[in-house]
Amino acid sequence: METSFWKSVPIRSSEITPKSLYLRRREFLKLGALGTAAALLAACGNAEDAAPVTPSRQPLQSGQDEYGDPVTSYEAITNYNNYYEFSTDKEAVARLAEDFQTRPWTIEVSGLVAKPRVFDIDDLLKKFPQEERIYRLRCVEGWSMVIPWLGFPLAKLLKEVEPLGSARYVSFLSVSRPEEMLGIRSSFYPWPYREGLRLDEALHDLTILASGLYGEMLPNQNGAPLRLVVPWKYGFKSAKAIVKIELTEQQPETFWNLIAPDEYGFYSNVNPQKPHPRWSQATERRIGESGRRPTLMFNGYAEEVAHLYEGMDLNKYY
Ligand SMILES: Nc1nc2c(c(=O)[nH]1)N[C@H]1C(S)=C(S)[C@@H](COP(=O)(O)O)O[C@H]1N2
Ligand SMILES: [Mo]
Repeated sequence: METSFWKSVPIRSSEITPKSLYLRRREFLKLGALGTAAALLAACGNAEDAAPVTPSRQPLQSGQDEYGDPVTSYEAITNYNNYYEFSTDKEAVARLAEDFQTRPWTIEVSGLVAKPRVFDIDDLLKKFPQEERIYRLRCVEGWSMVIPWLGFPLAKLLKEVEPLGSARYVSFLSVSRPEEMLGIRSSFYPWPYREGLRLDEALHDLTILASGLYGEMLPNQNGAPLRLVVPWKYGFKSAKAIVKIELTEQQPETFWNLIAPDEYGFYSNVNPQKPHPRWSQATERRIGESGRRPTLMFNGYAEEVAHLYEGMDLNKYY
């Protein structure tokens, strides 16, 4: 994993670059990356006789994902957030989360494990070295970003507590503090926010717990002090402000599945061929770009994760 770039930059690039310049540099980067879907689409002209776009992976470079697409600006990543505990207005979350207290903080890891434990967040971050992972985040609403996370594989934490043979799933519980989180006062939603993974998904090396982005501590609006990131699934799987991780035998309940089971399944793998009942999932808007680009199967991580779903009907297990 490429980490030298952010490590060598003492302040984030968005801070030293005015937004317009930053955007222009992004355009420049895009022109340079001839393998990107956007460039290919533009070069193809008439969409009808265009061959299906298969963007290709490239040697990993700093500040880009493996398709050569640049990371989204810090401003966008930290001011366009889904975090219903604070607000359903994406642009209001950052301000409303400003005073949220993330210390002291503990995370309970329990359930079907030999060594259940409560970790203090700072002990946990010291114990597991934080590495940079540049991942695409595809929201089920149809937009996406490229985010340079700092985090560590969830598998490392799970191994620490020694899962029992009977454990098949992992559930994640977000904090619920109505005094600090105005959105929780809306009793329409089944608080606290919760999510779940199959154990093999949770143990996959791509699955991380993130504690930072752009080489800095995670801002509150992005899920401080620790949030899940599962890059081949829709963004809502990545629960923020986690206080409890539980290993279970039964498939856990999930927030969005409780609200609308026909719309949000347990698996929630990014799948351009499986439309949401109310809209297509075939394309997405990359924040900072104009127009839309094709959505990739498993959000572009098929090489790494398709084997997890071999023999499963992905129309049924959406
Ligand atoms: N606790 C909690 N976690 C959450 C959400 C939420 O409302 N509450 N929203 C989810 C959704 S829909 C998305 S797309 C991502 C957005 O993460 P970001 O704001 O860091 O981009 O967080 C996910 N995690
Ligand atoms: Mo989302």
